[in-house]
Amino acid sequence: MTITHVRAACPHDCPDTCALLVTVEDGVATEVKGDPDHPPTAGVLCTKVSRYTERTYHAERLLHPLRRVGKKGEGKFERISWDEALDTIAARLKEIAARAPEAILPYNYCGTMGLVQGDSMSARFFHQLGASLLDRTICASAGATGYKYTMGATIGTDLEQFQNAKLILIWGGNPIASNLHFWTRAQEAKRRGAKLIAIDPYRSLTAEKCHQHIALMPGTDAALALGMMHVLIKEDLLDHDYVARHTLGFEQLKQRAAEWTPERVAATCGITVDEVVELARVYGQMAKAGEPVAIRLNYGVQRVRGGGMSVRNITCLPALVGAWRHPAGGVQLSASGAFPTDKPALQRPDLLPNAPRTINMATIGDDLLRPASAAFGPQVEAVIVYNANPVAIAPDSPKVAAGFAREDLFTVVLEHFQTDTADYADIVLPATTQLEHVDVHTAYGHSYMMANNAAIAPIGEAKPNTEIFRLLAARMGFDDPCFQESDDQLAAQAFRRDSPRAIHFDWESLKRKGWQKLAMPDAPFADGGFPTPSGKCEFYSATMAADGLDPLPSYNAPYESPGSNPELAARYPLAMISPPARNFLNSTFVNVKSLRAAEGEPHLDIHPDDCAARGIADGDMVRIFNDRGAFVAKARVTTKARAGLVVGLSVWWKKLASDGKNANEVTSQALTDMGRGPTFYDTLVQVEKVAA
Ligand SMILES: Nc1nc2c(c(=O)[nH]1)N[C@H]1C(S)=C(S)[C@@H](COP(=O)(O)OP(=O)(O)OC[C@H]3O[C@@H](n4cnc5c(=O)[nH]c(N)nc54)[C@H](O)[C@@H]3O)O[C@H]1N2
Ligand SMILES: Nc1nc2c(c(=O)[nH]1)N[C@H]1C(S)=C(S)[C@@H](COP(=O)(O)OP(=O)(O)OC[C@H]3O[C@@H](n4cnc5c(=O)[nH]c(N)nc54)[C@H](O)[C@@H]3O)O[C@H]1N2
Ligand code: SF4
Ligand SMILES: [Mo]
Repeated sequence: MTITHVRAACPHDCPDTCALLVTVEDGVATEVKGDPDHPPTAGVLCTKVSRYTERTYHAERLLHPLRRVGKKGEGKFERISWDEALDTIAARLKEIAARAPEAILPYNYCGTMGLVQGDSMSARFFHQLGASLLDRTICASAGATGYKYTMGATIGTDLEQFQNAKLILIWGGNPIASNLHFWTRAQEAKRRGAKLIAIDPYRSLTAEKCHQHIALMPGTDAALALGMMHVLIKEDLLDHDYVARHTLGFEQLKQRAAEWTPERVAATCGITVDEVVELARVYGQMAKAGEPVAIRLNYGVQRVRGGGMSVRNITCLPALVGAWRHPAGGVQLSASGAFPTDKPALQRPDLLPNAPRTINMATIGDDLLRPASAAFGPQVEAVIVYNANPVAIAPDSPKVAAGFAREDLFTVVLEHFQTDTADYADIVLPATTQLEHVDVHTAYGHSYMMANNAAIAPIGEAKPNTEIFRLLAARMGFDDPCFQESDDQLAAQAFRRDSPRAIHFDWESLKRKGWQKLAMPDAPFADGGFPTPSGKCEFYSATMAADGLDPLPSYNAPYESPGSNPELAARYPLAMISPPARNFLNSTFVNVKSLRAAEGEPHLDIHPDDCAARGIADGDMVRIFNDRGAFVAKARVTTKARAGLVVGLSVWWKKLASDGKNANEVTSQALTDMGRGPTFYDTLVQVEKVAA
């Protein structure tokens, strides 16, 4: 027997991007472990990916191309050859492109975060075709936009410093589920005497293990940050030297923050005045005493109307108290901005014949149903889906499903499995998994460039995304040499070597080593140097003013909340959030039996007070509904959900739920205040017991 150990990288949309060691015995992957030598991974993987072989060798893997024979959504398919599949697709795309290339739409996200299998050859293909561009907003665009207004780029505190912090605010994140390797460091900090405070409407697994939990109402974080500023300024818990040298607009900020008294903030957030004041005091006083105070800000705060502003306001806090002076102080939302990724080389936007329209992935429901018009352009006639499962994950799912059900829409889905979206495809193409292809990765929770070597041969007739688009390009007659580049040639272009951070990047050596840290200072903003237009941390942002936004930290109330929409709240009084489940990764892994068994079935966590009023008992099946739609789940009566809030951990495959629906039946397509992001957690619902 030959046994080898292959260096790989976790492809999933998770901040941790773990370094993997894959054991291969006679061509079969038998074990996936975390690399003990990679500092962020430290030899530990989450449950999901320790079971990666279960996913790769799953009995329901798609092994050959399929053509739909049933109705859209029904899931009836027959096997066809690759030649027939590719010829069919190329013929249809050619016919549409000859009339209206913008009627073709790619729909992809981060099923894999790899720079090669994510969007390289595929992007080149759609650029050459002149297809509509896709605005990839579904996850992080509101927060990223808010962060950049204040900070200039998504660069923050290094993961490898958090164990040295003395105070960590875990703000809108549940790292035990979704950022495990940060949680290890937060726990180490706790052992060394740090205080951990969770700011989250829900008593998540993580909030339960923190010293304190502040359960504000969803979408109100911007107000809490303004209240903290108010107290920090009033009680003079500021780093005046840092503020003077490295920030812009303090005097205007001072006036604005004065409006946000702890009383006003407490009423806005649904928490106590003491919670506001004490949070500001512990943060400001520890910073003043020279202790490192850190914020792990996560994307939970920005899936609401005011999500961009929330992130912007929170990122002002470290500069006010001078927390950036310490490597273990500051804030981390995402580390992605540090990577000098060479997107133009990978994706070749220069191939675009002209500037096509852009379609926002967060409003795919409406956009698939939209007729041609002068403002919109041609109706969407073809969608090519890869690395994404929009029928399960996009908001306002009844509309998304209706769009994909259009008989005149030509849909191609590249997948590992027959997902809810694949059920609507005309042609399904089997794609390789991370163990079967080559890739190169950045991360959004650490600063290592990562390599993924192929550990095993493709299963069945599966092909890498890149190969599928290479073959399609040939059939379309695209003759630019870039359509012949191999995956290794693509990977070798991933980073700009003219950047001092990636000066050591060399693909062949990265493949051998598996990972390489970017060259970065430990404390990125100890001496200022923010990559904003002013070079300072911008409390006042002229860019925001130019973009038509309030240039100062402010508060944008949710679309759907009792305060902002009392008429709607009279009918739908409960706020619903649907954050990640620990054993799933978005909708990935829901079909892996052992992981689905760990989650059980779709649940709705609901406070005892809200149950009493509705005659709901623990274990009852309940219907969750609003004007957009309805789904059922099993009620868990628990104080983990604060009164007025219900929580349905996500994202279930619709077809694996008893009613064929999931939480996105009730979420809306309204967009965030900045970044054109979705507002999954800005949703009012009513809940009723389902008759047995
Ligand atoms: N196991 C697992 N890991 C994942 C994922 C997964 O699905 N499963 N998804 C991955 C992806 S794509 C992403 S983007 C990240 C997600 O990362 P996050 O969006 O940070 O998700 P969570 O870590 O669940 O943290 C969200 C927390 O925010 C809380 N929350 C909801 N609304 C608000 C609010 O308005 N204010 C505040 N303060 N808190 C709020 C929720 O209750 C939840 O506990 O995780 C990634 N990792
Ligand atoms: N209600 C609610 N909805 C949400 C969220 C929420 O918190 N609540 N979170 C949102 C967030 S943060 C995100 S990021 C989105 C995520 O939405 P998506 O990016 O669509 O993520 P997944 O649902 O995990 O689907 C990814 C798909 O890609 C496939 N895939 C993986 N690797 C490959 C590959 O190499 N090739 C091909 N062809 N396919 C591959 C997987 O099999 C999987 O089916 O969901 C959003 N939807
Ligand atoms: S999903 Fe996240 S924690 Fe799990 S192995 Fe992948 S990168 Fe690591
Ligand atoms: Mo995400």
